[in-house]
Amino acid sequence: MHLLRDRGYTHPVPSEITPRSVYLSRRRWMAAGAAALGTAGAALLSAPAGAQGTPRPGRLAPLPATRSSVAGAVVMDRPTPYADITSYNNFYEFGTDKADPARHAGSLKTRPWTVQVEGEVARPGTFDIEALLRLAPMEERIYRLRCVEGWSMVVPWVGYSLSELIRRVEPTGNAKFVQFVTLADRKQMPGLSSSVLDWPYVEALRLDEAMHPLAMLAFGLYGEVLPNQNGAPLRLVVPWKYGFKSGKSIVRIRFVDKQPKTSWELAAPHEYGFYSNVNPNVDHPRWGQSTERRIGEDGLFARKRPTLMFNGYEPQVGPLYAGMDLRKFF
Ligand SMILES: Nc1nc2c(c(=O)[nH]1)N[C@H]1C(S)=C(S)[C@@H](COP(=O)(O)O)O[C@H]1N2
Ligand SMILES: [Mo]
Repeated sequence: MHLLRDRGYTHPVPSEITPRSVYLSRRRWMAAGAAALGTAGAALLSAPAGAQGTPRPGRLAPLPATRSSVAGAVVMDRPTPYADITSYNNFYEFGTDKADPARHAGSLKTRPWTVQVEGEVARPGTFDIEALLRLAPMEERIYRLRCVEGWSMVVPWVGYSLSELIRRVEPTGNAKFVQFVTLADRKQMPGLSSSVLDWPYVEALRLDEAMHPLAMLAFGLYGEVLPNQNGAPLRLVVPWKYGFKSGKSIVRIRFVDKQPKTSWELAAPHEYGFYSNVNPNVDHPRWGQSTERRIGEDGLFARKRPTLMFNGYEPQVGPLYAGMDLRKFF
């Protein structure tokens, strides 16, 4: 793990893709960790390939769910092992190194937890996490998550469509955008002492994007509640957009009439636009976006995968952007 740490991140924005040598070192470290942990550790590192009906890692509270019937909600790609999903994270509130969230997010207190819903809605209010867990039936969805840095994972999330919550608060005719504000607590989050981003981390969607059934509020993965490093106790997952649109540890949802600024736009406006749809044809100014490295697949002979338009969700979400110039609205 110290090999990752020694990489010396100094960038104010996401780094390039992890060099292969560093990543191979990480694999060796994980293998060594498995050996040290004995069979339990080894089982954890080769976590279930399927999701529903396969053994859970069994470390956190179970969060039962039934397989989603939403169109496109279950991709056929093999899910990324639990150990990878929970140890290679971006959650800058806990540091900018991929290993930092797993190392430091243990201090995050996820109870009590409330989400304030406000702005252009007929029924604003404060939702307790326990009420949110009961708001709609829990579904398992197997989504791709692609980071703008060029890596991707396949995650069996547990949660429900964000539209379930939106419908209940009744947006007014003035609600055009939905802003998501995540927790910013210096006492719990060592990364806030860095000025890498403006805190709190904020993200936003157009209302119709937020209402799309694939936009998900996630409370768990692999049949258990979310580990802190993955955004406990609840986060957004917007599978056709780059990972950074999927804000973690949400505390406030605000309905507004004007397009809000997001943390990444504020940090680097020429690199990160509002829409941030996965688009292999629009390069990041400092690197290409046409291929990706699937976490957990990078052996000596692993090939990069082609990145798909809208991360492969074009049949479902393409119509949301009909007629838009996606180079202008990147
Ligand atoms: N609050 C918060 N949410 C966040 C981030 C963050 O730094 N802080 N990083 C984003 C980025 S860049 C990615 S790629 C995904 C990563 O999610 P994962 O750790 O579950 O893979 O979370 C997103 N949500
Ligand atoms: Mo990301």
